[in-house]
Amino acid sequence: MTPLATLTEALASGRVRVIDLTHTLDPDFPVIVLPAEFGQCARFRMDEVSAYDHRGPAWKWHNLSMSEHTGTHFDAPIHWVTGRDVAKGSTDAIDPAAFVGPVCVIDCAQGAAENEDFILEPAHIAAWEAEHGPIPPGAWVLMRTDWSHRHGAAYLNLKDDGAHSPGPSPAAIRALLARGITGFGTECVGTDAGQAAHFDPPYPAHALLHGAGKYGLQCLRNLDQLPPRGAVLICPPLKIKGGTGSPLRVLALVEETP
Ligand code: 23J
Ligand code: MN
Repeated sequence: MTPLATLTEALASGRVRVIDLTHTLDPDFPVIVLPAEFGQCARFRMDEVSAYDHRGPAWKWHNLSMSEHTGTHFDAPIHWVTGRDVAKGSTDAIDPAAFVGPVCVIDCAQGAAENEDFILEPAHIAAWEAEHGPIPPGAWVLMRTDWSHRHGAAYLNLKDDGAHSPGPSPAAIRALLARGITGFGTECVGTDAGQAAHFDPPYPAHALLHGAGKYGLQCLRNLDQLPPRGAVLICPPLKIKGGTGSPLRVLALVEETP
């Protein structure tokens, strides 16, 4: 059998399952809140154009509006100033091979449950590799925190001194870049920790990943249904001309143990 025939047969038999890592686009889903002096991210909005009525007797449809960075979404290199000159760094220009690849899941759920400012460090990556083998070049690396189980205000977890949510250290992002990853994803509203404005460099996931021409995924869910390694991620953003990111459907192909 050819590789793709094997895959389609495995999908038909249930030996390979499709897991949805996407939140529903919903006006009530929180978006990132930046300090008041900055421009703000728009929530999802849906306006009815017609609903089998005088505006369109046989059809129903909506006009949508949102930020490129609303809900479960993809970050392109040109999102950050460090990536502004990356070749093919906008959502319409990225090589689509980046949108399908092996996925490694680093389980930080316990650490994030104990500490809402939990930081992924190189030691956690080394411990993961000691157990599961090296992170392969081209991998998508996802940080599982179970943060997607939070709702409403607890999701952003804004306090007087800003957001408190888990994320990677600058050294952790450098370690992932050294392994040749394609991208880094998280369950939180941003790839960076809530307090990452105070890191050196500020927002290290954004600054270092995008400066290196790599990609981000945010607001993922169902990472608790993925194995540490062996699944395949599918994450094509919308082909927005000059786009800095886009909401998208994120899927994982997972082998069922027979
Ligand atoms: C703009 C400024 C800071 C951040 C972000 C956007 C995001 O997290 C994002 O959605 O890319 S931290
Ligand atoms: Mn984003």
